[in-house]
Amino acid sequence: MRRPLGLTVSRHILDSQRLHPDASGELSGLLNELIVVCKTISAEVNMAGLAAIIGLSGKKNVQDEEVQKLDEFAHLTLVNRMARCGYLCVMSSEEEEEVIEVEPNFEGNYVLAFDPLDGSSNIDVNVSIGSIFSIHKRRSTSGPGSSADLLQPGHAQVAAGYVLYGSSTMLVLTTGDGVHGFTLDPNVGEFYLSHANIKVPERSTYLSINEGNKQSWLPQVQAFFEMLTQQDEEKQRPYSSRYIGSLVADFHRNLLSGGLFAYPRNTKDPELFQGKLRLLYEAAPLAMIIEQAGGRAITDDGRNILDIEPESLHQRVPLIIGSKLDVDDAEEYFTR
Ligand code: P6P
Repeated sequence: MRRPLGLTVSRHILDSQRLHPDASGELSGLLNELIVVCKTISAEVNMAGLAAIIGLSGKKNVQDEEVQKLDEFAHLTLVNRMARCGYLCVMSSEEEEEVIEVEPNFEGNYVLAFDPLDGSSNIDVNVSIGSIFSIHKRRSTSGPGSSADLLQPGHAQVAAGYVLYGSSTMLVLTTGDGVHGFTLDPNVGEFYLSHANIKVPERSTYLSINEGNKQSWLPQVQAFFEMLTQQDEEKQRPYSSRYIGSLVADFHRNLLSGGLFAYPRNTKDPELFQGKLRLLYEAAPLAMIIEQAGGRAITDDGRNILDIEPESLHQRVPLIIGSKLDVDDAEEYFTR
């Protein structure tokens, strides 16, 4: 379907709903509620420098990380609005150890996992940060949901997306019919279609990884990334390095321009033996987006991210994600 630029995201969601005659409209309602939350967070993030809410809230989250005030605001804004939206039976957030229940008698048929404000350590230095979300249909039939409804593999997601709070605020969304980008007009308070049907270049020349951890990677991972920095005319190597340390910002640049992002496991830090990034609300939604855009997402031992059966809400995974041919090369190296 041709999507004229300037279409509002609400209209796009309705058009997508029409592609599924059996759709009840619940997912559309859920996405529209989520979009209101993201607009609210965007306004706060853009005010952060002025509203003197920069800095630490003095509290720590389940990851034992300092919680920035904006983290807290984003988390509470999301939870408070979505708990009463009537479309969810349970939620999970990076900021909360346990599942988050919805209001009694407001239970719906979907589940939401989210990272309310990823990259928040970059807030005070004005580097782009983002919210990431993943939506599944519930597995249970009625009443309050549980972690069993949340612990589903990435290939079962019905929708995934992120909002990047950068030089402009941009929503990138997939409901399984391609990936589309919407840019917020803050004067109108509307997200307008600005990047229809995004496709990631299948080969790139950009490498996005924290080379400071090189000595901690698996040997085959060290060898692969060393190769990318060697001269190879045919494969346009050495690649250039682009890494800002904010997942949504790094991912978004690679989605639009092509690139290979990697956060492999750290064999020297027991906390990071399974990587740093979270499966449920970081790797799986970004993997759905990148596959819908023609790219791939695997672990540093060659498993497809979308096939991993989650065992816990905050499970970490090694993540290699981006341009298809670059991920193919990595997979070949990692499975030798
Ligand atoms: P490192 C930010 O804290 C984050 O969770 C992601 O947004 C980012 O990709 C990663 O950590 C950066 O980690 O170890 O390179 O600073």
